[in-house]
Amino acid sequence: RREKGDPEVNDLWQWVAVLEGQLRRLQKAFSQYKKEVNVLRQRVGILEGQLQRLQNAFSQYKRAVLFPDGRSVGEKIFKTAGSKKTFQDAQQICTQAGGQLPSPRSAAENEALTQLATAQNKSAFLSMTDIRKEGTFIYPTGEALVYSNWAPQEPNNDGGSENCVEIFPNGKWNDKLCGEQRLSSREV
Ligand code: 293
Ligand code: CA
Repeated sequence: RREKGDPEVNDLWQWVAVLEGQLRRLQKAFSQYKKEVNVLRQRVGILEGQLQRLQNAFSQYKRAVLFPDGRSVGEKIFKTAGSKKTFQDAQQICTQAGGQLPSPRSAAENEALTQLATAQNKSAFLSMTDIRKEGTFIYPTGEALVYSNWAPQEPNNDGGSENCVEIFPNGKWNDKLCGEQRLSSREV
């Protein structure tokens, strides 16, 4: 049996007071935290809206700029100069303009480039050659082809000296003399 003023009970009262203080501090911290989360939510909402508007503006801008002689596919853009050049001249024009001759690396990229050749009704030079080793076509980087779309019986090295590649308006590839004049286009 305990008396009033029992030191053990007093200790408990003190402990309760400490816990109540801690609880109030936690509640305050939690409500501040919730306010901050709401402020951040609002800011994210504003940024999402701005991003959406930028994306819309950018795709509208691309449509405007790429018409009628450019195509965008993934992160790549193909653009044709419209004129016909030898491989060497076409290559030089591309590099000077901060790009390179087209290297379609997938069916989707080939299709995008085909649309340009179809629209111009001209065959276009690709970037790849087998100059270094006859029969082995490589990209300007020296890397082996990861994709090809040769026409039937191609590449045939006709006449023994076809080291460049043209893409026909139907999208199929043919090895061709580098000195021929073909549609000059460029990828960036
Ligand atoms: C030969 C056979 C033709 C072919 C042509 C091209 C030239 O003349 O069927 O279209 O070669 O491969 O690049
Ligand atoms: Ca050929």
